[in-house]
Amino acid sequence: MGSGQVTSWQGKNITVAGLGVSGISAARALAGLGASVTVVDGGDSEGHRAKAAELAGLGVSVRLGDAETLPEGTGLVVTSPGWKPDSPLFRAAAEAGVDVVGDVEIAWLLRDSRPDRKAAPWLAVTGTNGKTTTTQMLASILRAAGLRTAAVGNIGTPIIDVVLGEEEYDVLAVELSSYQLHWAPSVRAHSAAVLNLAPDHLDWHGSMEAYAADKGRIYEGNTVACVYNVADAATERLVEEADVEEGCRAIGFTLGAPGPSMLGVVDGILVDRAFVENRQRNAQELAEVADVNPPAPHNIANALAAAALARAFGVPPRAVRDGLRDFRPDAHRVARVDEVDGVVYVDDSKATNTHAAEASLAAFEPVVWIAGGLAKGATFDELVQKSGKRLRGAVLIGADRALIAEALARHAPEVPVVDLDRTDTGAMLAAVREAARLAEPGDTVLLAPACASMDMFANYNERGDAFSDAVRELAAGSA
Ligand code: UMA
Repeated sequence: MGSGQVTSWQGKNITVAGLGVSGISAARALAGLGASVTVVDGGDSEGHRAKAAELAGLGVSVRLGDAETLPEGTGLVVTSPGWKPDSPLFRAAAEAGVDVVGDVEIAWLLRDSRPDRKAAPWLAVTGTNGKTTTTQMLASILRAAGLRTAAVGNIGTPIIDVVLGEEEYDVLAVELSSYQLHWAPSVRAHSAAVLNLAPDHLDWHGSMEAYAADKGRIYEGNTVACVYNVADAATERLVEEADVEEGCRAIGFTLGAPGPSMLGVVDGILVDRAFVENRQRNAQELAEVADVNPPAPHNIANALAAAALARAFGVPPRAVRDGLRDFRPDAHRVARVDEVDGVVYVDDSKATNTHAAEASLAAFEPVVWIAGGLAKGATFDELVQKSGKRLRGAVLIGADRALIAEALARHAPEVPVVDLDRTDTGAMLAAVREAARLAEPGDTVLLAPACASMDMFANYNERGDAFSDAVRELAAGSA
């Protein structure tokens, strides 16, 4: 592949796989650099067509309803992370001798392409669990140190947008999924952390070994630190196997007392025995366990990993403490609210689209689903087709609830549905009561609306708060 020089993209025939968040970002950027771009997507919904129309205005062609055949003349495929490596499109690309890379790879190649500024180094985070929180904590610490930064990547902000955008950054906090790492062979982070490794996404990667190997790529070419979890030997093995720059150090994090070149916890204090002078004898206090929000063990581990990356970048101890104190976990992102009569209530008000709701529903079974609001042109057939069998029942609220009711009737007619024709302030309490009636002990009641909230609430925070209040009222009533 060529370098990140703008001229190398001029006139290049590029096929972008996926009309989602990353595909749209890649298509816009590459068309802006003069490439001739075709986006292909297996979907053909109203939502897809609306996005296609928008891209057409930028000179990007979009082919919907066929995710398999390679458009004629393709010189490079840029894929979205969700596409499996064995997708027919990539087989066709291999047969035609065409490279396939991901949007993160493109971001890396383009990072130097703005003549007016230097590229910001990447501090990268991956792991099976905790990567979004750790990335947010890291960004908070970097900000507390006065650095211009953004939390990007799998977290939801496409990294190409930030690399090419108007805003200038000193350093980026980059969350990378195993999918993104698979498609990004050239990325060389300043420092990186693998938080933990448990079987996940095996259908995508094919095996645990392949999954681990893709995660391990995050350490390739690190210049300052490879951060691993002392309690998870698999993460340390990935460091040992990585090909890093001369002088790059392996830094462990542990919930116990740290050895040299580690960060850990001593008497309720987060301490650094890695980025201090004379680490055989000295330790630097960074923060108190109570500064971590919430101070649960897995979250203290996240904080230590974030602190290690920030310290590798030269951030002073005080900023670690201030950044951790400033950090607020997102209350409405798959947050367990309470358990009432053996039923667990979960708030994912942040699931404002079908994609997010699908991910959320996939985590629970059986589930009573509270959904509805403003559909923003989305259709719900695919979501119900994929998730219908997990449902014990559904309670629908909001302006566009009929769209969801119709999809349920089409694809999951056996699921009991309560259609709640109310938009007053008590509607959420009524929805939670109906859900409680449908649920059996061991079930989960999940607020994952798949819709925006503005028909009934100021924003998704308010919607989630209303849900939590309703659950508390339910709990008080049952006590
Ligand atoms: N599509 C096909 N054929 C396929 C697969 C997908 O046509 O075989 C189409 C779909 O119809 C859809 C588009 O491709 O229109 C979606 O592409 P995508 O699934 O890659 O999703 P994006 O919207 O581009 O979002 C991706 C990440 N999604 C995945 O990795 C599945 C987002 O992470 C990320 O925030 C975003 O890029 C920006 O970088 C989400 C995620 O679930 C949060 N990540 C997984 C996780 O955290 O566990 C890895």
